[in-house]
Amino acid sequence: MMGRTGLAMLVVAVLMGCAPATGTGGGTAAAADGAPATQARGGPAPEPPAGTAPPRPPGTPRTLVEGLTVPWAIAFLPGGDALITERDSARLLRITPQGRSSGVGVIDGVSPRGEGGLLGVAVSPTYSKDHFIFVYFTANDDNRVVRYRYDGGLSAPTPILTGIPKGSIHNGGRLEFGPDGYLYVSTGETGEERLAQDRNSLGGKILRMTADGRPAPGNPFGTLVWTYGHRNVQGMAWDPKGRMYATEFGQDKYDEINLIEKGHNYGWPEVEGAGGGNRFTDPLLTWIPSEASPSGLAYAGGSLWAAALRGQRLWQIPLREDGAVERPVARFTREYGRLRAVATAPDGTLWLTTSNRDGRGSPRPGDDRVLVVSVR
Ligand SMILES: [Ca+2]
Repeated sequence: MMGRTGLAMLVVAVLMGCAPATGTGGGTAAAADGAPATQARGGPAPEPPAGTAPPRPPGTPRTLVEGLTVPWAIAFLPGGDALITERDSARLLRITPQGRSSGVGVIDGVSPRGEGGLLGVAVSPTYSKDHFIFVYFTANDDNRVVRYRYDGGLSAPTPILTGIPKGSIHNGGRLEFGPDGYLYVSTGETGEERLAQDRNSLGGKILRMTADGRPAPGNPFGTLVWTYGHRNVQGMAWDPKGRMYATEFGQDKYDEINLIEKGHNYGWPEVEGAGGGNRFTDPLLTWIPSEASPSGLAYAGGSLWAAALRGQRLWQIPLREDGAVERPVARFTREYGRLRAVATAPDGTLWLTTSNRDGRGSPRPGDDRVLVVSVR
């Protein structure tokens, strides 16, 4: 773990050693407010070689679907269609790559309030055999993960995990299957900060489980907990080498991107951002919340992509071979408003959703929408 002095030197090295953000597609906003507040904890050699090319910019987004209300998560079926949740209506939609939308069903028992509602969705990695899909939602008394069979319609609802703490804020809610075939679930501390450090609470954690909701083999504490010390994680992604990354909403100083490693403690509420010393794992990178507030996270084309709510932009975070992050580049700043979900489609494009109807945005005609972006 790196001490404060080392970190400070790295920040300076990163700021001095990288190409300026102007000219890399991020627009003036990235140059104006992107650079000074960004810290990075790289590998042993943070300074890129001279002449390192800026990351390749994404294509121009096109609108695939309009007229949604707070779409929260995207998960792809094997044929390339996507399942998309709507937080407040509790609707589950199916959307084709051509933009045709149909209702799959309304999820039973959702109690939307504040940041809670129908949140994450995931498709079983063995869907062709079991037809399982999974949703994460806020119910009357808890947050929970429910498995359905989806075969034309929804059937056989089975709560596989109940009793996740709920609140009007910080409900976590992302569901992703890892390359190991297990289901990862991000939870929030619901505004009760102490839950994050309590390894016996399901709040403020990243959980790892089987399709039946049991602790996955190899979990560090023999429980569902994979990592702890989280405030509110709403984005998880893996690179091609199997390294796991997550976004984290900070309180008022630092939003984070973390490298997620088994059993680690990510510091909340003792530490926000870097400076965890030997006790806590520092983030790979931080932003001030006004330029980020990152929700969804995806990997595509050599970069992580973080959808920013308050920051109203898509952050491109180039990854090096060794898993270290390079300086992030802001894309589409304020062009589409608040961005919530980002997912990599089977064809390699990124799908994004806006979140301008969540009570904190300024809806524009057509909101909320699903956008498709080429990253090749
Ligand atoms: Ca942290």
